[in-house]
Amino acid sequence: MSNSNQNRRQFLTKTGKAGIALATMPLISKIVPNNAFSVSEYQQQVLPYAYNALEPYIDALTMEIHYSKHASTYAKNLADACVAEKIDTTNTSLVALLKTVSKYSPKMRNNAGGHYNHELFWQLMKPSPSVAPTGVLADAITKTFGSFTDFQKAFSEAAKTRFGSGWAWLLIKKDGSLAVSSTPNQDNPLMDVAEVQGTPLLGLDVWEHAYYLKYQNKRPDYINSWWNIVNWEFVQKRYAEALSNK
Ligand code: MN3
Repeated sequence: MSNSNQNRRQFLTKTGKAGIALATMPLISKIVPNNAFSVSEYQQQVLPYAYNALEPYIDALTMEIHYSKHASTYAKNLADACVAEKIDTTNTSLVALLKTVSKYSPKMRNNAGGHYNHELFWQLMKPSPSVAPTGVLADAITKTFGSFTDFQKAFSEAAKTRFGSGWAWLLIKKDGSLAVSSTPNQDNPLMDVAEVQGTPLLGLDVWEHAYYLKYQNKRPDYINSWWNIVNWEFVQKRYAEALSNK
């Protein structure tokens, strides 16, 4: 046997074994997409962790349906709306689109919001994060709300009392101050239609699809659990960026 044939046979044996290993891996780690290339912010990005990574606070099946069905549909419908309403997605940032969303259709508003909110939401969570913010964000939260606990109460209250489907937010307003708000449906504070406007730093999805399988009608239990997986490092980064862009 020639050297190259032998190498080829070894290669096939190795990849053959890898193929079997992949086939017997748990479904959860196999179905998380693993694209090596970066895609437009208008497209759904790769989930930064496995579907089961946030257990026990968010169960794997909820994450899978939420990411691969609900959120992917917002991304697809946003793409359709951009074609129909002639948005040049290469030269228009998603944030700029959201800031002028009142000029477009309800389909654009729902799906641009839905896509942006979910892309942000995935990054706002991680397994075993630090329990509270530090640095300038921690200082600003204390200054605004009295304490971190008081902030959590205000945010949780906004999430609990949002009637029907929507989101709770911590945002930084144009004047640099922090605020807690909530929005209906897939609206967010970037939108020119939002009651309280600014840049969202932290957001919580309180649509039933985000928690119903595990928590059923107990939205407050979902909210209380969710504090265990907030990625404060990421929120701090967003706050620093928002301050420097002022
Ligand atoms: Mn959702």
